[in-house]
Amino acid sequence: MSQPISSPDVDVVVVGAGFAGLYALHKLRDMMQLSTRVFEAGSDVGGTWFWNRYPGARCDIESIHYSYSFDEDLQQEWQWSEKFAGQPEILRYLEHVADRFDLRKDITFGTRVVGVHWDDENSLWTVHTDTGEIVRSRYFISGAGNLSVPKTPEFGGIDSFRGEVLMTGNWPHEGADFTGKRVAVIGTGASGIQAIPFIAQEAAELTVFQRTPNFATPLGNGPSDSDEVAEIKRNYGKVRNAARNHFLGVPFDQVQPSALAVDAEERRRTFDARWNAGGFRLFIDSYQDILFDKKANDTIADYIRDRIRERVQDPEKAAKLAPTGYSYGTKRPPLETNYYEAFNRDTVNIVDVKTTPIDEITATGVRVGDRVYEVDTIVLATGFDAMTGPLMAMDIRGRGGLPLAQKWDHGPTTYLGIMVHEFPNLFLITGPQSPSVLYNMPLAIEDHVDFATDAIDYLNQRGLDVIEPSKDAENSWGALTNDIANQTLLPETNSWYMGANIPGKPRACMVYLGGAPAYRATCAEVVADGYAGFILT
Ligand code: N01
Repeated sequence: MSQPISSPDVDVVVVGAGFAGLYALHKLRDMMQLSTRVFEAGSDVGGTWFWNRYPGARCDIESIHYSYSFDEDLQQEWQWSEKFAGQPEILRYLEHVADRFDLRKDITFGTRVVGVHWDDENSLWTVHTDTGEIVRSRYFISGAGNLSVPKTPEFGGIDSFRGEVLMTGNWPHEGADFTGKRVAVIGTGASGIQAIPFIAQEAAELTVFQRTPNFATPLGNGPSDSDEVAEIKRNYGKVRNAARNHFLGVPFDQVQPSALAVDAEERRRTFDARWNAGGFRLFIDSYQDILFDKKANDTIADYIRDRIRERVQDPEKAAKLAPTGYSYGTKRPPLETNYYEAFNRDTVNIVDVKTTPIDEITATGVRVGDRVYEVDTIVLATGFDAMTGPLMAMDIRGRGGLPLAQKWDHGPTTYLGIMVHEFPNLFLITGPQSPSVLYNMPLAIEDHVDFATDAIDYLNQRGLDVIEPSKDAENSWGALTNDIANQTLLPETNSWYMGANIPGKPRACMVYLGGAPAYRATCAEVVADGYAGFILT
């Protein structure tokens, strides 16, 4: 038998060089002087914004808010050219952050973590990479993202297709030219809805295969308004604070209690104002009860359906595009620019694949029932194995070799959405059962990295080695998360929030729906209470 190894190679291993990994590295290495290795599968920094290079990819929370807040000089100096920056600009921003804080030297690119195993005897993680490297660390921080493992579609035959297959979530760096081509886009989630107007402009023919129509509403993009930006930058601290104290992590403050407490005319005025302002205002800054009360939700769903019908000239296409059968906001609401107008082109068609699903991809196209739609290029905008997929892909094993996949057989269980019982010293940045994807991601990420690094600091100050949630704390958090979810309309709908986009995945709400302020207050109490619910040894 080999000798037990008692000393780590580094203090912390971090996975991912997106928003989470970059900030974690800076904080651990530069602010806490802890030795840190970062592994990143891509060839450079950027995470989501490295991979998702499809035409039209951009953020849908205003960039002045969808950005790091941790460094005052950084947030003052960086200028966004548009209200909602496009993918290339967000990537340039993250590259700038990497340069500014000299981060690349501690990131190993082109390397995937394929094993993360807890060593009970030495209280260390052993991290294996696909290049054969093995690194032992005291802590492991996953910044692997929530939407980074593409879903494998239910239909087969993709390999037999003789044309080109593109995935929105892994778009070629050299881009794609659709000029003169017959193109199929499969999927009308946020990615498909952003890409379709651009593909429609170039393609000779575009066929959109839609399973579920979406409640897409206007993004309202435009050049940055220099006066508005100057005003925000003068008060950036306060603005960030207001954002962190809002359900979604944006500094909106016009929300009214109930859509049902006002008459139809007043509701229409409110919805019009939010629709015209664009962004997430309609969703999150109109009426508080739309996610909780079906009748309130119906008022906004009717409004959006009407607006969609106004924009689509062909009534048959409009009928296909107007969503029915589920409540607005129970699937992640996409924001759009010229999406509905794209269907006013004669060259753009929509095929409903709800009633008759896609059977397979053939050598020449997409087969639905008896018909093959012949195309030159297929774009898969079919989504992700969200939240848990990126963690499962790393083969994480906790105490006694327990695989995370086994522990989460019936759905994810966590404490505060950041740590897991029997998986000590493992931090999941924006993990399942945290506000994560329903909280402005850069701020959600900063909060979680700060929680993890504060916990590490707390242990170090006290000469302790290990932090792990108790089973009771984990159970209570799971019950609370589910209770809150069950008060909303979300569980009724098949969405990736519920794990329902992946056949066979356990149905469970992946997100803490109590909102960022309540979540942050709970975390603060836990810390003030000496990490209540955690076992520290
Ligand atoms: O993925 P999705 P996405 N046959 O899962 C359809 C974030 N994001 O990449 O709804 C036919 O939402 C599927 O149909 P259905 C954002 O959080 C943000 O678009 O399952 N269709 C659906 O229409 C977002 O929510 C931005 O019935 C099939 C689509 O494919 C998340 O990423 C931009 C199918 C998948 O939609 C994921 O968005 C982009 C099949 N077999 C993404 N399988 C921003 O703006 C799946 N579909 C910041």
